[in-house]
Amino acid sequence: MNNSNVISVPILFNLEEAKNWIETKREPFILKNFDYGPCLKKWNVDYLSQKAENRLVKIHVSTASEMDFINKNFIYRTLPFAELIKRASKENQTDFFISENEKYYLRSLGTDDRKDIANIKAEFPEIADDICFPPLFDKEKFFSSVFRITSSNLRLWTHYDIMDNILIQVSGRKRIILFPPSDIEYLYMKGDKSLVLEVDNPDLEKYPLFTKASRYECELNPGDGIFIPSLWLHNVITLDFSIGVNVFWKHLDDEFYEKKDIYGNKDLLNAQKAFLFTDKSLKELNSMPLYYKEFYTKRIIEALKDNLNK
Ligand SMILES: O=C(O)CCC(=O)C(=O)O
Repeated sequence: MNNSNVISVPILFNLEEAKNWIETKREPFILKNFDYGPCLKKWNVDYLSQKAENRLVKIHVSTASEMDFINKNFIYRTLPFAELIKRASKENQTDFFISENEKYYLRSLGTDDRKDIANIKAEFPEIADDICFPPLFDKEKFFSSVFRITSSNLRLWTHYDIMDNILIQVSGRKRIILFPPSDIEYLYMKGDKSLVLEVDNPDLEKYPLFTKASRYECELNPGDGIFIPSLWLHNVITLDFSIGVNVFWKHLDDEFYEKKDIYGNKDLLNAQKAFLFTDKSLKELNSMPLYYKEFYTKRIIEALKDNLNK
């Protein structure tokens, strides 16, 4: 991949500037020098495994370094938290599900994982006070806080979330690649995920427009937090055994979001309705003979394009 068009994610040191950036620019940045709390010194394998030893957590287990949501090259399993931490921090396993070099990915869930939104204060009360979230949003806009524990050298596919988010890196390093929502037409989406899995070595015969997308990159180190605005696509490569937490919050008023969306990845309600009408519209277009279908499809495309400029 030609990296000449890579934009480095800017680094901010000042909270006021960060807040202003969120409201006005709505672009990613790394917030450095914020005091994220004692987690930075305390959170290691021994401490975390003693604190939340027997709590059961659902995890992704993968033998590949690139998790692939299309071919599902991973399985879901459950482990006690202490065992997960122990295994994820090692390269080779003596106890394993698939093979001795399998990798683990925890994205923590709510207390009742079918009803509750993840909140580390509820699921991990013993350690929740070790981490301070930067005051980048009003308290009533809080949506979730999610523990992320990952084996080294594991990649999570490119996706977007509908909430704003700060991903706080506590231990280990991550490489993060981001694409702006304005370039969505170059990213070959399937739902909230991009079909281009190998973002460093894309199949350009299959995805020829991919190189047109602007690409932002950064390395996240312990003590850094990256702001990932809603709808920005992100691909995350965990370079070392890694511990992090992200906090999601609502950028918009409650009425825009689906109430039952516990993961924060369902499209805005208005967008869901628009997709539904698009499906109906396609059905109507397809019920006409080709000669008419082409004509009216082009007229509808023009109407949509006009709408972008309004
Ligand atoms: O850190 C990770 O592994 C993924 C983070 C992520 O997807 C997010 O912050 O939305």
